[in-house]
This record gives sequence, C-alpha cells and structure tokens, in this order.
Amino acid sequence: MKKLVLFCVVGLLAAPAMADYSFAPFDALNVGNLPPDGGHFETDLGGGAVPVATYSRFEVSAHWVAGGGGPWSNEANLFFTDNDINNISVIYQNGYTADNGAADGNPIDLTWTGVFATSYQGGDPLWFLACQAYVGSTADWTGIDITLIEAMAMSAHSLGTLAPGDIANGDTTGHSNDFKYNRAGDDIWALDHPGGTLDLSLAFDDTLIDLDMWLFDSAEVELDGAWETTSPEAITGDYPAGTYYVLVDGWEDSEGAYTLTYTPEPTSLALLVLGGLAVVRRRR
Ligand SMILES: [Ca+2]
Ligand SMILES: [Ca+2]
Ligand SMILES: [Ca+2]
Repeated sequence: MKKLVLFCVVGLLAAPAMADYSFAPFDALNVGNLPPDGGHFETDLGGGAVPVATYSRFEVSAHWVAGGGGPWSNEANLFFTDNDINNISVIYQNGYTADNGAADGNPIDLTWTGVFATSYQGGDPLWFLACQAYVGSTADWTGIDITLIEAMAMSAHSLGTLAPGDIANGDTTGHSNDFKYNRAGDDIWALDHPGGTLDLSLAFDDTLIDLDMWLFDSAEVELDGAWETTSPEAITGDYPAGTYYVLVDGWEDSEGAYTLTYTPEPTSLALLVLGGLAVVRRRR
C-alpha cells in the first residue's frame, strides 16, 4: 500500500519580524491617463532614501475623488518603476488596480496590496506612477500612503517538507499574500529531493478556482512554473539532490483547497491517476 503522508494546514505560521519602509503621505491632483492621452502623475518618492533590503510587496492607500471625464475608482492604476516614464528600465509593478475599486465615480478610500513582479532592492530611486485608465478622465488621489514590505524567506514560510511520494492537502483560503504577482493568498512547501526526476501535480476544483504553482531552488531562484487554467497543474524536471520550494498561488484573488502530489517519476503519477494502483515510495 502506498504510504501517504498527509499534511493538513490548520493555522498560519507566525511571521518573522520584518523591516518595512513607509514614505511620507502626499497628494496627486488631476491624475489623468498615460501618454498619449496624458496627464498621469509621477514622483521619484524623494530619490532613493530607502534602506537597502529586498522589498517584495507593497501596500498603498489613498482617498480617491472623481474629477472630469467620468472616471471610475476601479480604473485607478499604480506603477512602480526605476525611472520616469521616458527612461524606464525596470518595472517593479505594472498597472495595478485597487483591491476595492468600484465601477462608479463615488469617493472612496482605495487600498492596493500587491507583490512586486521584480523585487525592489532599496538604495536606488523608486518611482511611483499613478493614472486613470479611462481616456479623458481625471481624479484626485490624496493622502497617498506607500509602505514597502521586506521580502520573507520561503524557508521561513514553509508549511512542511515533502519527500517523494508525499501528498499535501492544503487550502490557501485566507492565507497571507506573500509571493508572486497576484493578490491571492499563497502557500510554500519545501521538497526534500533525492535527485533525479522531480514530478509535481497540483489538483484543485477548476470549476471554482484557478491555482498555479512555481518551483524554486534552495536559493529561492525560480526554476519552473505551471499556470494553466485547468486542473491539475504539472511540473516535471530532472534536478540534483537538495532542498526545493513549491509555491502554490492563485490567479488574481483565487484561493481554495488543493492536493499537491510530489512523486519521483512520471510513471508513479500516471499510475495514481489511472486508478490508484499501489506504488512503492522511493527511499533514499
Ligand atoms: Ca502566504
Ligand atoms: Ca500570492
Ligand atoms: Ca492555474
């Protein structure tokens, strides 16, 4: 009988103390669209005073009031870059709409919580750009409050360590959004890989949710990813022995239950899928 090791996540791990950085709040009035429509707002946020560290996430809030041209609050986009709009080399975050924007022009306190597509390392200037995406419309953003959140190590956030043959039953519902580009909660699992074929399958109810997964090495460098819209997501590759990390994350704000299966060989997975035939768990 195949040995299944089931991990059921019943609570969140305590987060390590992090160093965050906040800028003094500021206003952006008559915010319009990006060129060629024009009128967007941009600032270098004081020009590079942020302490050197790896910042992986951001939290932004602002009071939003419609101007002319019929803007909606869900058209309020922010961007983080390394330079002004004519000299951008690095886009830390591309057009990102608020968590609570609405399809209307009513005043609202907007919040954005997100993960940088490329982590910001501090020291170098960080530019903040704001725009209203609807052509010809403007809005006032006041009391813009930006906090940069220092990166959290995957090793510190692992929910458990899987060996070949293990299955993890998890659920990202309500979990913190620590990794990747979207605002969904996410889980990290460590893999104790004996070397050779590394085969991962992520099953979930794709009629309700859309989960994705990524594989990282021990230095937390991304090796592979699976971001189709259907279940199961699959990653297969040949990797040397060592510790690896799997990130289970949702598309946009999709969260829910999943079964993550780590098998040493594609044949084992095929047997499981074909009817639960007994397979022997590989031992080192
Ligand atoms: Ca998380
Ligand atoms: Ca996430
Ligand atoms: Ca997916």
